[in-house]
Amino acid sequence: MKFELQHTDIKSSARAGKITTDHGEIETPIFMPVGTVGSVKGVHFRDLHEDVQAQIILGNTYHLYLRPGLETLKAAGGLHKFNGWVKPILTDSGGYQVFSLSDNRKLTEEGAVFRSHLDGSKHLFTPENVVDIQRTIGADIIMALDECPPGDSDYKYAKNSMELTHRWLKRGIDRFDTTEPYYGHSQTFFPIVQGAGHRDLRTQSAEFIAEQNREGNAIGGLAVGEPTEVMYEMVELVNGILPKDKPRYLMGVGTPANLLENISLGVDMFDCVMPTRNGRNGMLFTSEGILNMRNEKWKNDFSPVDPNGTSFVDHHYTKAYLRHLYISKEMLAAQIGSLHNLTFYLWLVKEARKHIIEGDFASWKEVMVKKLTTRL
Ligand code: PRF
Repeated sequence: MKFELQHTDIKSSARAGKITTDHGEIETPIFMPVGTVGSVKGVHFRDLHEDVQAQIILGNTYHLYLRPGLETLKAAGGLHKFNGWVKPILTDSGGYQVFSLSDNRKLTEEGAVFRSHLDGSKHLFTPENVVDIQRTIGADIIMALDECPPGDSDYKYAKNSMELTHRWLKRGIDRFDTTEPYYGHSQTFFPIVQGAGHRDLRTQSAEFIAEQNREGNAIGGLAVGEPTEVMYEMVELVNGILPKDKPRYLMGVGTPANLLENISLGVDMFDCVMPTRNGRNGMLFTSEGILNMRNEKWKNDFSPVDPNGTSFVDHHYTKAYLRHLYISKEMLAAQIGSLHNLTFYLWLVKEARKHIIEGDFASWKEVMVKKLTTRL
């Protein structure tokens, strides 16, 4: 993997760059649609290529390991061959999903023991085996196993947790550096900064992660219930320490306004279920604000879903019709909402990139954030 920093904003820490992988280039800042089980829910790849213009998608080790399982992924020749996605894939390591999804889980020095949310079977994720699993999936970007403590963790809990994540990181790096990719394309490994909402822990963690000198770095443990201001404060602090010449990935964030604020603080990569999950439920993000498509007010509104939108669904369908689909629980509603939201997210980061390069990112962002947070 290669990262080229192309432009840094003068008035903020925003950057425009380019990541090159064996599956193609990624222009940053970028948003990565979440494809948990290897599928971006409700959106097929033709639309993901043409309308959304996704450059990289995310998959989850936890889900893919449990189903279809490694035997099938290996037999297929990796996830790219299995699902037909030809561009880059990043996989999350599984630790975060173990904690949010499995019923019965326990952390030890060795790793995370958990029971499958599918059939209750017992499994162990270690810093080593999640590298092996992600090699088998064939991810272009492999994530380290970490613990994401709750946003309001006290100092002692957050410190112990961070230290465990750091010890796990060393083990993960050892495994990554002593193994080879399976399918001929190269793979890279990102460590994850933790430390909850504590400034000195975040500082220690960012310094430790920076010292590992990997090709890219991630920031975890944010957007997990802490106030938004704390998230921005931690991102600013951490980005002041992480190397400037490597991509920075803020995990699991966020709303359109969160994206712009964090881009302004120097984040290059994002993922979040919000555009797809909220799209399925009828919450649409647009350049003028947020629409609840189930609202009575759209009942007889025959204007296009989003006149400024760049997806075909924005112009092809009316608000009244889309509202009808949601109210009738038609699966087409979820498909249209997901496609719209993802197209909007990718449009937003592309605009941000354009304004960074043109030099008016900071003023554009101020105006945009106000619009993005308006309820229509
Ligand atoms: N760690 C990992 N994945 C994540 C997170 C984390 O802290 C978050 C937190 N926002 C989302 N996804 N491995």
